[in-house]
Amino acid sequence: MEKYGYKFSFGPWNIHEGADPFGPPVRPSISFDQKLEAYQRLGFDAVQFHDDDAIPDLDDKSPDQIVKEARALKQRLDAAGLVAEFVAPRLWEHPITVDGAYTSNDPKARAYAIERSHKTLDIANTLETGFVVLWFAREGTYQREAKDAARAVDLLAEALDDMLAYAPNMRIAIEPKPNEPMDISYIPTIGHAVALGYKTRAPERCGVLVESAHAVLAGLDPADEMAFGLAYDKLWSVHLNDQNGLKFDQDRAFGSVNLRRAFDQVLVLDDNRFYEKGIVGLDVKAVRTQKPEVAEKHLINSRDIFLWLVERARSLDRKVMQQCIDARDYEELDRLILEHLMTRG
Ligand code: 3MF
Ligand code: MG
Repeated sequence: MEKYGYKFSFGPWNIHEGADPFGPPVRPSISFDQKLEAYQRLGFDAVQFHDDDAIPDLDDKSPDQIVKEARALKQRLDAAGLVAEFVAPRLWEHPITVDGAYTSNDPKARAYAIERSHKTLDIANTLETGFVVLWFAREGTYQREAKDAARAVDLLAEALDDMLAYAPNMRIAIEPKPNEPMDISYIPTIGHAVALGYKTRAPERCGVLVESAHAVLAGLDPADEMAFGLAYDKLWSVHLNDQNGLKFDQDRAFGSVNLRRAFDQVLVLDDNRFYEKGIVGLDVKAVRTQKPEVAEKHLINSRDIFLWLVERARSLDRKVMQQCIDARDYEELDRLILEHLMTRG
């Protein structure tokens, strides 16, 4: 299939055992080696890593040991013809981060978060990606009074400043999410994430990653969240997926819930030449009912839908579209878009 200049990535967590909060895994675990083979077989270009996807049991290893193992991983990626897109610190599993990492009320937790972030930056450096992503999983509260929300923003900016100074060539993108696991999260939208970058010592190295489902959970339109990031030249990656209403984070295959909403994301990305700026990341999970032998289809389907929608975006009759806009005949615009989406190019 024509790739229109796009490169694609996903994370090892996107080949998933199907566990949910109410039931155990329903599919066997796939080893990292098998996953690397899947990246190649499925024709993907890049791998997104959590720090411990790259280096398991990170907390028990010294910085030297971590760099040594990261070098070996880099060789394996090279041999597989893959690159690392980014590395993200996993700051939500260690018991010390139960009440947050960078914004915990406990200074020991904050120190752990900074130390772990340094390890993430070392791994990113060794994997030769100049790019780290932060998802602020537990930076928020269940009881609003439990933390000082204004101080939390300062603590996040201080943590970013520390990372920007520790790794002077690294770019850092924030992936906002409004809720889950915390009830109410700090930095819930792209506007917050862009603003936080400007509070740091190096705003030019601070950007954002939009995840479609996270935008929907914030009651916002993912295409407009992307447009906001693009307008500031801050949209450095995306996590495309889909989301059926305001419930748990579903990570459904791209376009599977709302095809027009998916089209609008592709339209804004393609019109703004995202293929020259970043890699298209898919943060999708196979639903729990999917059998193991067909539990990679969500990845292939999401990429194919994206590419079909690129074709639809590029073949859209922009003259007719403009006529509808000029005439303020937006009902006709609705019809034009829907008819175009129902016609396969
Ligand atoms: C949670 C997410 C995360 C991030 C990842 C990289 C576990 O809803 O989307 O995936 O994508 O941590 O920042
Ligand atoms: Mg994500």
